Amino acid sequence: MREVYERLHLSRLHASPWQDTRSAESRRNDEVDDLLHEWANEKKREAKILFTGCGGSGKATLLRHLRILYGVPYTGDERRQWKMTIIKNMLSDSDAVLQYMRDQRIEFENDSNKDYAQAITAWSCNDDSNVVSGHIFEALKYLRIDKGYQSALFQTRDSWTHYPHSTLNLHYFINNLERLSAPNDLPSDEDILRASKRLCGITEVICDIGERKCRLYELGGSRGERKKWIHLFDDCSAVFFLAALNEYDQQLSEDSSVNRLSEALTLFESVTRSVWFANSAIVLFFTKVDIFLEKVTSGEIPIGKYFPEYDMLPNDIAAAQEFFANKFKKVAQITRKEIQVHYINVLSAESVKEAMSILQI
Ligand SMILES: Nc1nc2c(ncn2[C@@H]2O[C@H](COP(=O)(O)OP(=O)(O)OP(=O)(O)O)[C@@H](O)[C@H]2O)c(=O)[nH]1
Ligand SMILES: [Mg+2]
Repeated sequence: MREVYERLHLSRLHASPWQDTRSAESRRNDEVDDLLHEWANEKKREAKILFTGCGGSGKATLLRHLRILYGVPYTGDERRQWKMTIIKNMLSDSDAVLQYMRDQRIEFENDSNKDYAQAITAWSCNDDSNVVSGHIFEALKYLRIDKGYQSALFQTRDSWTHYPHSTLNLHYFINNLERLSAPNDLPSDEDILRASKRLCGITEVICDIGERKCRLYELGGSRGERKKWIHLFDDCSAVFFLAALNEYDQQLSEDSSVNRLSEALTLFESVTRSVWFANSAIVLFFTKVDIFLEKVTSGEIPIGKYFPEYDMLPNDIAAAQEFFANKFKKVAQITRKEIQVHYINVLSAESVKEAMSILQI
């Protein structure tokens, strides 16, 4: 509103009283009406969108990707901060692979790599460390070509082995190790997209998607903390609910009797029933379809084993997608008429652009 009055004041300063026969008061009323109308339309064009979904479903990655595609580019300072995050990701993920090797008794191809492994584990144990020596990068270079390490890296790429840590991004990072460890090189957009950072508080991204100015939000913190903030979003135009489709065969780490996709469905139900979102559009994004596709077509992990009611062909991707979409739609039907459903690979620009182009919010 303040903005409206400031603009009104300016327009009065520039107005010429000789060209208009209306009284000063009526002119002023008309101007106020016009500006209020314009202001209301601007507000209408702006979409406020809340991202929600279970942990690891891709919220932060999609938010970052939308900024890269439609928002303000990352600055040099931001990239410098991301660089340290990426290096820390690389080392802690490598440590997870080494732990997996120990658990599964996978041997190093070259015994001398044990010292390098120890150096990485020692670095990862020191939470505060912001200094990475050349020796640590050298360790990664040697481990990267060790067949034992490579095999563990492959096996942990998507918790196929039910190991709780996915190392898909580590694969990408260590393939780009020379560039990422060079002191003056700043990370690219793709590097930032693949980085992982624990979120505290609220992240806001402002961007223009098509004709619309959008304000996108992700809430960090524990579930309890998020509940305290959720009422701030009662006026949001849309809720983007993300569910990782590749998790159909995985369990929650905190309760191994609960399937992760079933947990997503439970959370989705609470979102569709929430009074705060009664007037918001709900858009369901099934993420990680790239991994889902690989998993289902491999034939190694049949959906029917985890969802016995699935009676379509085991490797029919379209039928499998529809099966899960129907589960979510059924839940949504209880409280609302329709939801939009999209299947995306959040890491692919084409996939994200396609979903945004057909989005109706
Ligand atoms: N291959 C693939 N990886 C994805 C996709 N979406 C997200 N990821 C990866 O999944 C991991 C988790 O993604 P995040 O964006 O951090 O998930 P989040 O929902 O913000 O997770 P929390 O903040 O823990 O709730 C990251 O390593 C991403 O790179 C996808 O569509 N395909
Ligand atoms: Mg996140």
